[in-house]
Amino acid sequence: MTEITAPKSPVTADQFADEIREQLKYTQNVTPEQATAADVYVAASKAVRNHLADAWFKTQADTVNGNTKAVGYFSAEFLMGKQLENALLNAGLTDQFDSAVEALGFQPKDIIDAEYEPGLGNGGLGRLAACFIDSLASLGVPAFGYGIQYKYGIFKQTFDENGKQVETPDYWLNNEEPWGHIDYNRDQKVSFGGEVVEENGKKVWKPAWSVRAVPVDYLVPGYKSQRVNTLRLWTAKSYDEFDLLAFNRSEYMDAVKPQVKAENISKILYPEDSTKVGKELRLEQQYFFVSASLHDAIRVFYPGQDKPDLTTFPNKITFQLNDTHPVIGIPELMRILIDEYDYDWDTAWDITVKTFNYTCHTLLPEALEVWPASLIGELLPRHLEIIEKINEQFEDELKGKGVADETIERMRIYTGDSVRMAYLATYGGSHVNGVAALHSQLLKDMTLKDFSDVYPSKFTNVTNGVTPRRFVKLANPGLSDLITEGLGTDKWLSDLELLEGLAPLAKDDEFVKKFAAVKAANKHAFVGFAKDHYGLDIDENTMFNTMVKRLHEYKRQSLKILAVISKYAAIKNGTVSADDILPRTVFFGAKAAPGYYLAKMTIQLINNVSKVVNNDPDVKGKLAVHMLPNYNIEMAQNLIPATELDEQISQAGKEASGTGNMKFALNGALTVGTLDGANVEIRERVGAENFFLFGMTVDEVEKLYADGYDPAKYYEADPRLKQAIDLVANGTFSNGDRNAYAPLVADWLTKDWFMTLADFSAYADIQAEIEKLYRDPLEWNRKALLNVANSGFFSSDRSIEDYLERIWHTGPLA
Ligand code: HBZ
Repeated sequence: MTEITAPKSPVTADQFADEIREQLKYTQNVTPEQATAADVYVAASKAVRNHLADAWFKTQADTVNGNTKAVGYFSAEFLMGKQLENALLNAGLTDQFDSAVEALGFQPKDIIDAEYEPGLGNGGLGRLAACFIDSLASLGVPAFGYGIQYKYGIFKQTFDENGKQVETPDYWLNNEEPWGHIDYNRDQKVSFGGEVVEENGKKVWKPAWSVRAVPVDYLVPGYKSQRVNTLRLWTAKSYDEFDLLAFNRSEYMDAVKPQVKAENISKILYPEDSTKVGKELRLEQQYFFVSASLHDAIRVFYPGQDKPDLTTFPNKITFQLNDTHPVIGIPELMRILIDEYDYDWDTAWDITVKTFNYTCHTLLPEALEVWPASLIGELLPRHLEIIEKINEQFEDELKGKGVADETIERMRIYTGDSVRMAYLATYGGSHVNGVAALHSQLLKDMTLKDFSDVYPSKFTNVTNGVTPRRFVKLANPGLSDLITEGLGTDKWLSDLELLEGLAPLAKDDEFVKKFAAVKAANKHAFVGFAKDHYGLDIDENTMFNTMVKRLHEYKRQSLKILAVISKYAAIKNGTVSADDILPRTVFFGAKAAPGYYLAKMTIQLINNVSKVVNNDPDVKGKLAVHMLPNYNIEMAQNLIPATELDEQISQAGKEASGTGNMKFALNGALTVGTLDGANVEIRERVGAENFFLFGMTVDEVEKLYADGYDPAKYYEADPRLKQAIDLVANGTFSNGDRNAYAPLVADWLTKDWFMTLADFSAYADIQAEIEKLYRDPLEWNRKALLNVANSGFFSSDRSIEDYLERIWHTGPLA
């Protein structure tokens, strides 16, 4: 790792206070006396942004003029979290800000909290993109994040009186947003529809309609790197103002139609995660941002050139496709090169393949996008032709390699009816990677096996990581201080493997006690947070046990809630004596896709179990369950540092990686988990004795599927499971209504695709082991500390270094 020098402190606290006052006066137009926390937030954010401007210009100039290839990270989602605190940290202005804000009569925390969290992502994939652009800037690698500035991000989640999820729109741009700068002068035209005609032996696309893609630029400051990269999110504007003739006929709706149609493109983030959507608007979104971004990159790297030599393009920038969402970029770059810049097919193909790489984030077949050819043909007729030709070339290539006809049949990118985007990405790029060792292996063995057989050298692994700046330093200042004390340096924030230096301290009881005190303080702080935000009364003298992630059957929130119900029943029945009960507070946080029926029913069940359990005097002080609404980055930053036991209990072979698991381990929670995704690598690193492993392996899962899986057998075999399911079925959590959860119960007993029932006994059994350890606080905390010490590998800086070495073949600016 290169030595990173700390930035010089650019201003004093007094100067920074003056800069905030100036912003208040000239851009907020309020006096310091009139200013609210929201005003100061905007003013301080603009002041910080101004501080970053010079480093941003310099980074841009070096990016274009330097000899280092840049990275373009194409992602439909960037789940950034709040910006101000992170920008202050990375700009080295935290202390000045704290003093300046106090001088203005405010508490720093109130100003930080005044920011509204942008929700421009669904879950892991979007948060990973945010961690990656933080790491790229921190490592000094020139990079652009390219995506969409959705007007509405992921929905806001509340629960109705029956415990059902209610989605409300999240109009995050309702108030002034100081971070994004809309740059009308760097717009791009993106066209759709129409037809392809031949003119002078050349294919010419005559589109039917166009939208104006306008970039909104976000600064991405690196931590102590003096580099500031760009996150460029496109917003759609109409070229057509409303139709005056129609308006004059008083047909207002018709008059604004074209405008509405165009601007709809960037209106809303699809709330589906790892599930199929396949809607026209989504394809429009994908093409919209990818086409604008490709043209933008050509503009940036060949400024003012009409006839640039684009054979050098792959030396200037490499594009990472974050899952299949931006894969239409492959035929789009072909089209740009051939139709707009007159390159021949082979040259264009060579440039394209060298430019793109693809990351797959899933193993669920339904999450691999397949577009109907008819839809692509209607929306992007020229691209469909290009895809057909790519497929022809591909089939010829396979024949030339002696690949069997039936294999070629399976591998086709274009089937005549549809286009398989994952296959297009694999063939049309240089590298394909999975996101954890196990996942990459399974991609090669199963999902993309045919491709891996033919193109083995394209396949590689890059295990995910998380940024320690946001998820340790900002989220957990107490632990950060203790780490710095233990290591005698704060360099671990840019070289996380230094955490290993904490391992010997796990033998030092005094240090372990300090570590335990930090956790206790974080629990206390979370109790306050939960009171303020959700009105909850939480007993901090209980084990904090957390399961936060999207709600999906494969993640198996069902397994957790069934175990909770079983524990509740055991307390009620007196099967366990009062002394044997380890008091626990169980936290869930999860959004379900609005159309995902069983996922929404699971949320409702959790809420109603929560109601029954939390109001039952028999279990008071022993068990509490909370379904926290609207899990987002802010909640993660507060809840993860307070958690003692983390749940990563997906069916083996289904969670590609997980990144929550890394955040918890780095914040000193122990994990109960299956051998899935990155759990495997976490366990390897922290040590099997410091990880609660249970459940079937991938091979055992496969075998059980093959042998014929009958969930009812497991229901009959384990009385704890039978009792838990019976309680759900008999109306205990639905005021006696036996139908309320009938579909869920029927699914468990007859389908149970993700084998929740088969893993239940192992999961229930391991609780005894967990509770035994928890009763020995010193031992528990020793193990938790070892989790911190041995999780340095899971920094997104390391992931980025792996991408640089294995895929991008580039590095930091000089
Ligand atoms: O990406 C997640 C994986 O589930 C998780 O295991 C991994 O850690 C994380 C980062 O690599 N995947 C997603 O968040 N989303 C999707 O996989 C996805 C796939 C298709 C879609 C939408 C989302 O249409």
